[in-house]
Amino acid sequence: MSATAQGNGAGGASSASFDAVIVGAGFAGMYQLHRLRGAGFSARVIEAGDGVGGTWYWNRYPGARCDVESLDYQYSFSDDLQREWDWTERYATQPEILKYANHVADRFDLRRDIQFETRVNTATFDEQANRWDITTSRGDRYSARFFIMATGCLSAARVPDFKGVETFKGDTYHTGQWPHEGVDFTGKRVGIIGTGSSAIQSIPIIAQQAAHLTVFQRTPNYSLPANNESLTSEKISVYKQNFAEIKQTARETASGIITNPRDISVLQAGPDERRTLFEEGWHEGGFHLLEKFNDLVATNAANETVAEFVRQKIREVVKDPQTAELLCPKDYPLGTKRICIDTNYFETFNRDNVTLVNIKDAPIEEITPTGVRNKDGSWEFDAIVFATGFDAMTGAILGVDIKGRGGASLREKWAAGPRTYLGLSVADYPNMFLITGPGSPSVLSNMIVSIEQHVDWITGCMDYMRTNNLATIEATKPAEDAWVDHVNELANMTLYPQANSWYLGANVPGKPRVFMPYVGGVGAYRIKCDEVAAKGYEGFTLGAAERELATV
Ligand code: FAD
Ligand code: N01
Repeated sequence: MSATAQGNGAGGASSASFDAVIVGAGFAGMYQLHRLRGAGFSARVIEAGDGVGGTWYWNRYPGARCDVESLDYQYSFSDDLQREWDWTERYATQPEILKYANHVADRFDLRRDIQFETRVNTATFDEQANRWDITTSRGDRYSARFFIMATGCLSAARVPDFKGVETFKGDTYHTGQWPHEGVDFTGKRVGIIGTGSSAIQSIPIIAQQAAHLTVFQRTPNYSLPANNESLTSEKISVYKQNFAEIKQTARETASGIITNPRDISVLQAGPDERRTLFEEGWHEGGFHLLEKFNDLVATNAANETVAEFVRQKIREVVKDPQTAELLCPKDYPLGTKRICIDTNYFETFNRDNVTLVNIKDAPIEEITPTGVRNKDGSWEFDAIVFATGFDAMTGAILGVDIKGRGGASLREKWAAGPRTYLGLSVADYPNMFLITGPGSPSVLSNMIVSIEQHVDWITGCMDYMRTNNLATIEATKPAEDAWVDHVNELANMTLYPQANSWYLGANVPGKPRVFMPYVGGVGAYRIKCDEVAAKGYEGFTLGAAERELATV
């Protein structure tokens, strides 16, 4: 299909027409561009950053790594790509993953259709033309038949609304917007706010540099040792040889990662068996601990056994008993907030230059010109690190002012929480797709598996529309309502609602408390999406084109 363009390529505003505008050049946007090009559609990617990689472009904080093992955390769509790329560690570092993203962009010649350093501000559906009108921070105006949000679940970095934050005289950083040139904390008094995954990865490294590191913790986290190591050439080679089979199996699992769970309840195991298997899982590292029994995240009683095991580990590692107790999560089940994977996190609290401050009952009241203050005292810093997370899952989508049929605002539609059909589509927003949107497995899975599944489905759908001369596709309201009910019903059968997590929007004051990802698992979800397509896009309304669409 065709693209038309006007304007200059030298930084001035452009107007152009495409089959699809894709927002975001992370793993989702890059693969979507590649697939649409391959299917003969014209597409333009618009990316706020000045490079590809999304998460791995922005999150350059010390210690940033994947927690899905590198061999699993890679694209599966190209056998040549997997053959020519060698991961070096069990858990790849952010620079290595970013290098991979850049390699993909070069290898598939993606950059010529990506516009960097540009933010999409608005997208409005024109009901007469059945097209999306899109405007950007550079004043561009684009028209597209399809509008695809590849904006990421964890891309809207968030600094809480602390009083006085702008008065601080030292340096401030957010882990999700880390300076490209890096930060040298040598000799500095550093405060870090937050103890989620980003903090847990960066604290051990910042502590090695800083004169003193003060960690402000509101909620302690369950963190398991990564036991990271170099990948042997033998392991890489076995994986490469079995790549297609491994990836196919992974697509059918619940999490997009092949696991090897024992089919036995922890409650049926005696204390010795429990201890032996928990120890084994702990030493295998990563999420392997959870494979040792089949009900560790299924019931509170089973969960408490593994939660207490982790607390005992923390008590064994952290020498000061008071600090150890503060680091022990006690008021929510393990796994209901994203489990962290660390290297020397708890050990770091044995250092003389690290202090833990519990702010659960004494919230930060103010950032002052010299540091942080709460009711118990004040702390002076040269630098403050906000490891305070993201407006997850909806933040980046609602960062664009999206207007559908009748000018309906998505921000208003989602005021009480996101509503989607399959996490892919929204009623009254024709030809708009969300990649890993709320209501899909997304953040509960190996995200690359989920991204590829969505991109493949969207591309198949666009192809179907072209073949059948259809102008629009949109979720019906009943299908959307039924899907939202289903997502909620499944979530309420789990332990997830028992924690104040970002899965529920609980980290953002005022955000509706709605469990956003789909807990049904990527395998079952894929079957559902494929069935919907096979039944002629059941649950969608398809609008015929007035005249035949151009074909390749
Ligand atoms: P992103 O990578 O977030 O890319 C979205 C892009 O959209 C960004 O570059 C952003 O700048 C751009 N954008 C957003 N809004 C606009 C706009 N209005 N205009 C223009 N551009 C816009 N997942 C795993 O499965 N395994 C892991 O080990 C793992 N580790 C993670 C570690 C960290 C530190 C974080 C933060 C997340 C991690 N994730 C992990 C989740 C990770 O986000 C996904 O795996 C994946 O990288 C998401 O890719 P994406 O393309 O969907 O989104
Ligand atoms: O963010 P988070 P993150 N006052 O929201 C605290 C992925 N990821 O960037 O728990 C004081 O988890 C907040 O406290 P509480 C992964 O999916 C993966 O660390 O809300 N504290 C919490 O401690 C992850 O889950 C990796 O009580 C405040 C912290 O800030 C997701 O990204 C690495 C506060 C935020 O933790 C987000 O992780 C990094 C306030 N007002 C990220 N507001 C891997 O390892 C917030 N906090 C692959």
